[in-house]
Amino acid sequence: MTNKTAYITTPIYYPSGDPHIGSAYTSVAADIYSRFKRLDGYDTKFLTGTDEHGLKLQRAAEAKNMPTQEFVDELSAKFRELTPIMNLSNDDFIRTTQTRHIKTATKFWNKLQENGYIYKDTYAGWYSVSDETYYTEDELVDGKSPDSGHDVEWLEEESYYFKLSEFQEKLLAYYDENPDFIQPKSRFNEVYSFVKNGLRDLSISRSTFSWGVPVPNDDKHIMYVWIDALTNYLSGINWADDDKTEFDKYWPAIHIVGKDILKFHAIYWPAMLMAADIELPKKIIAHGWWTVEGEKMSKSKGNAIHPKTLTNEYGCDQLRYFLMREISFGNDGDFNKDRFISRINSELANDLGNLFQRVLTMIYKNCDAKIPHLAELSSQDKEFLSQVNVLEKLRKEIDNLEFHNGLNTIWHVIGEANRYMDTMQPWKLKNEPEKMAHVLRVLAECLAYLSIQLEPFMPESAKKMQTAISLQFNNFNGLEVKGEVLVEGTTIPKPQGIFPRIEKKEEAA
Ligand code: ME8
Repeated sequence: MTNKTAYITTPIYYPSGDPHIGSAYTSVAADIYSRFKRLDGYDTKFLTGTDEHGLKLQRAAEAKNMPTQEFVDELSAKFRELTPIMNLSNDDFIRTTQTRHIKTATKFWNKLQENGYIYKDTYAGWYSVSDETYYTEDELVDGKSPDSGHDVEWLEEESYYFKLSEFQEKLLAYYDENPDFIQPKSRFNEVYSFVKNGLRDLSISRSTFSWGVPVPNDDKHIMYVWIDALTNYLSGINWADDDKTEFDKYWPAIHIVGKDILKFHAIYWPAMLMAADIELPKKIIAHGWWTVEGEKMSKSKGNAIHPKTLTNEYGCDQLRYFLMREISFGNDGDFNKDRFISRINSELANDLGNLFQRVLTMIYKNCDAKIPHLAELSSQDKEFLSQVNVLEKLRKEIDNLEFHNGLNTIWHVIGEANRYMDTMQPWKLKNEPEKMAHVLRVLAECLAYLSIQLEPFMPESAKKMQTAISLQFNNFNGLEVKGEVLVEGTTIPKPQGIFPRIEKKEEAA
């Protein structure tokens, strides 16, 4: 059994509407990470799910006149469907209304209480239902939530508190010792100065509504939804069970989150974990936000794009590719249909698809549909082939969650392959069949490497490429490839295009 393990999580989504490209984005990033790690020999756990408690969902269900559980059952299923829609390889799907999660949240609360970090007081302040967050008067911007701009309402109630203020120094010391704990660096600095400015104790229970995990030994209170939600990362690996094998194996996690929820993950969660004597996460990575055609996605504008609309029309790998290539992970970005189509046509259909199709068609027609002989390598061949194995670079990029750089690295190889092909002009070598066969074989080796290295990013297309080129699976291990991967004389099937162009007609539509 391998002793290399990895545990990656997405935020758990509020099932208050349909998933959109923002939800697909986080999940695809986590999927690429976990596919890469799995192929690279890590025993990997990838967890996603839905965050089903809180006033927002209770009110949304009331508005539909539905029992809250029924409402969240229906909507949670829509997020579960992201798995087939985006071809996610998540190992589990956690729901905060599941018994296993309620057990975890309860045990976690008890642990904080036992360790002396919970007390009861009265809460008075502004609450944003949309953000499920409390604000003080001076935090409000024009009387609204400083995070989302949504309305806030005044709340006064008895509440349990978590002694967050006791963790200011400990957190700062931890950030100092672990400068890569929060990424990107700009976000690290934001969190650092927030904590440096002082932390107030955190109200962690509610008594004015009932849709939540009950506070142990106090029926009047339910847990604040964020406390409940954050513990999902422990529920997914059975932390609350007597048998802690999964927890021992996979914890600590890497959390991928949107920039809007970084405070909860990089401040509250580590403080609570310290309070509960649990090791802190390995890393917290905050990504940026997508707009659509320059505008913020919103229910009122009705401009949120369901990932299914795009995958049905353009393909799942095409969307996965665009989301990861278009913006540096960490930055904000805009989903623009023209740019999406143009990347599909120029980078997938032209740069990669054409190269692949041309090489395979020439092999099919000129080499009797068999992987040709590799003759002695010229210095030019060696120079070219020395660039095709980018695994070491990819490993670093994936460890830093720089998915855009990972794709740039691969596309650099594709660029080199196209240059090699243009220089060698195998189509002009009909009179020198041995030389032609050799050049095609050099190119085919490069394509084989590409099909392996692309698999975490575009799993379905990579598999099609592997089948098309008759990849010999016993010639490499996971992502680890050395020397020749193809076997001379292996028959290849009749080549069929893998990355179709989007025609102008469709473009106009
Ligand atoms: O915050 N672009 O859930 P959520 C990119 N339940 N990412 C976006 C986005 C956009 N336009 N819109 C939303 C919650 N997201 C909590 C999480 S975790 C213990 C609890 C991202 O459904 C957002 O940044 O409101 C967040 O990371 C995720 O979608 C879930 O948001």
